[in-house]
Amino acid sequence: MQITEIGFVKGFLRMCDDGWQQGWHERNGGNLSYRIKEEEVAQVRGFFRADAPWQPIGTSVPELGNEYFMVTGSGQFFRNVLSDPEDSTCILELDDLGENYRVLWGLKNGGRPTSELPSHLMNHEVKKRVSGGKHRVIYHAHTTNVIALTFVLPLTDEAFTRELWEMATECPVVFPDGIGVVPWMVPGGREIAVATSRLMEKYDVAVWAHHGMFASGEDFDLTFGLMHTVEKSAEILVKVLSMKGAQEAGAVKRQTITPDDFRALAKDFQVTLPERFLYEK
Ligand code: 2HA
Ligand code: ZN
Repeated sequence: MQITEIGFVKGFLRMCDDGWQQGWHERNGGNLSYRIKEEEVAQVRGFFRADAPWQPIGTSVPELGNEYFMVTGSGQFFRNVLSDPEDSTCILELDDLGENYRVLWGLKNGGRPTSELPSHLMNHEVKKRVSGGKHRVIYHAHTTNVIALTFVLPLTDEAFTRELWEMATECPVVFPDGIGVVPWMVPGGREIAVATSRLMEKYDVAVWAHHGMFASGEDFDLTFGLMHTVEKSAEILVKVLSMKGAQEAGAVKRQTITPDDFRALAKDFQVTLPERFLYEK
């Protein structure tokens, strides 16, 4: 059996290709990580190399000590993941303190795990805790329409949540907790990782202004679906805002989904929508 025939590996590789096909991963943009289940580690252990050196993560994630992750490689192109997974992705193990990692499989031509490894791991640490171990996928994508909106909407959780909820009826059901927003920051480091992981305490989605999005979920389908839903909603908003003629005639959003409509939706779909997002405009 090849490693690429194993369930979680297949799911990981397919998700990378799905994102590429959406146009969210120009060049080496974006990254994906998956916290591997114990029984899945057993399925791939036979493929591990023996002599991998430990390297510092650049932050400390003690609640993830001794866990295994599959992640995309730094500088690797999502476009190439399906055709050469052993070059562009890797499986890594953390030490018991969650301060160092070693690459046990993949990156066969050298290189390092994703440049956003601190953000991924700090998000995993928060999400593992707040979801009682259920969340396993962290996904970063350069979603075009959400990025465009970060130039025109106020960079607040309230504005992004409410505007995107309004664009498609399913949105408040798919992300009832809302969306967090990180102002523009230098990517790749600990500071942006801390800011993002704070938002992940209450949300499953964080927008990075002028850069992209982070999404967290239980499995590949749910996490990809969440990213897709938010980005599609952003695409609708960009289209609405682009109807210039209508805008000049004062007719942008002649009608919309109102706060009372959201309350009715919440009741029927049995989701809790915080009142904070249901302000009068
Ligand atoms: O190049 O997306 O944020 C990977 C990235 C960095
Ligand atoms: Zn990025």
